[in-house]
Amino acid sequence: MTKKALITGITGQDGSYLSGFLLEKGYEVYGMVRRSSVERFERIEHIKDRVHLVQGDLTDQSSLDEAVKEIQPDEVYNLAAQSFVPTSWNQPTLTGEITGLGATRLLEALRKLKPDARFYQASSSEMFGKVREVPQTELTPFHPRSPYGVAKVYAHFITVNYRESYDMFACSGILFNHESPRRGLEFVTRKITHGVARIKLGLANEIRLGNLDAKRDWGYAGDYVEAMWLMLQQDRPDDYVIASGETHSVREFVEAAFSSAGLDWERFVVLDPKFVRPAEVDLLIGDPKKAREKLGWSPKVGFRDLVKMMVEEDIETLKNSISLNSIVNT
Ligand code: NAP
Ligand code: F7E
Repeated sequence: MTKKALITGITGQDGSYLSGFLLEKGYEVYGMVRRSSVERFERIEHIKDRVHLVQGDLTDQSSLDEAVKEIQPDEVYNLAAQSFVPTSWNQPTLTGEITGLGATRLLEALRKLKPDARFYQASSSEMFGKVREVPQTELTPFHPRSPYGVAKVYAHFITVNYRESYDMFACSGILFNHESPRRGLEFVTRKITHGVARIKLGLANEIRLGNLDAKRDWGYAGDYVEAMWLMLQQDRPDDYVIASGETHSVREFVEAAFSSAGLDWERFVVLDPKFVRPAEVDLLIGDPKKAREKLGWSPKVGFRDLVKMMVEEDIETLKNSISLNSIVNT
């Protein structure tokens, strides 16, 4: 029988890759979308006709109840969140409502209306924050450094708690940073690759950045969504670190991005205190051993190829939009 999957956050980076992945596997895919005065479906434009969109919001219990009751999903992927760390200092309670309590609301809907559904929670390496050990594993204690990280710790433990209290099949994937050409423009990787493309095409002459010394374990989003699915195919629910096992500084990302476009980064990067955070996560590097051994998962796209993929796609997309504009204007 065809399996049904419900994805919250289907319009986001990971939601778009996961929905494509599940469609390929033969799933009937349902995606939750928020009402908006303008439609923001660019990331799922290519599959919009093959997925069912249902209106709902993680801050609204009745919409979650209704979606679960109607769809009766076999698998639920909770990817929705206020996911941008700096915004979490400006909107700490909203971040807690969506990113933290949102997970409880969805778990409650499942507990009442579809308790045998398998549940995936999008946990984050931001939970490690001021890291207690290097590399970070499933057993490393959490020390979040932002309201976003704090909200994710709450959502992580409520997932563990529902598994232990109600015997629900609830898993938490502790995913380290993962990027792609579909990454939001405010995150540092895409801000850099999009900025490089604009400079290359003569549309800009600088990129303003904050802390270049922060180190992240960056992977490719297309690889990471497979790990989410694998977690829900196991005999038992569990938590897994998903990471590349390599770390690179923001400066290294900048160098690689500019050099893949044949440019010298030092001529174009301006340091701007506006982008420095009240509390920083200095160093993240995950140990994906458990995922490798138990899920048989390992990343396919490495750091340099990821940077190159993002720069090339940004240049291509910008070039196309420039020639489209010139046709429209002639
Ligand atoms: P993203 O691109 O920011 O997407 C977030 C999604 O959540 C969007 O579809 C957004 O909808 C939706 N959303 C926000 N508030 C909502 C609400 N109140 N109700 C329902 N939907 C809401 O994030 P992503 O990079 O794909 O990440 C997916 C998940 O993994 C997030 O939970 C994130 O925190 C977590 N995570 C990400 C990374 C990473 O490196 N990407 C690493 C670890 C964990 P709109 O389009 O309407 O705004
Ligand atoms: O920052 C530094 C910044 O915003 C990375 C989210 O998906 O991954 C993401 O969170 C680093 C930080 O991602 C700028 O200080 C320097 O050290 O790309 P980011 P993030 O905060 O690591 C985790 C795993 C998640 O779960 C989150 O949802 O880059 N940095 N200059 C900058 N960052 C930004 N955004 N902009 C700058 O100009």
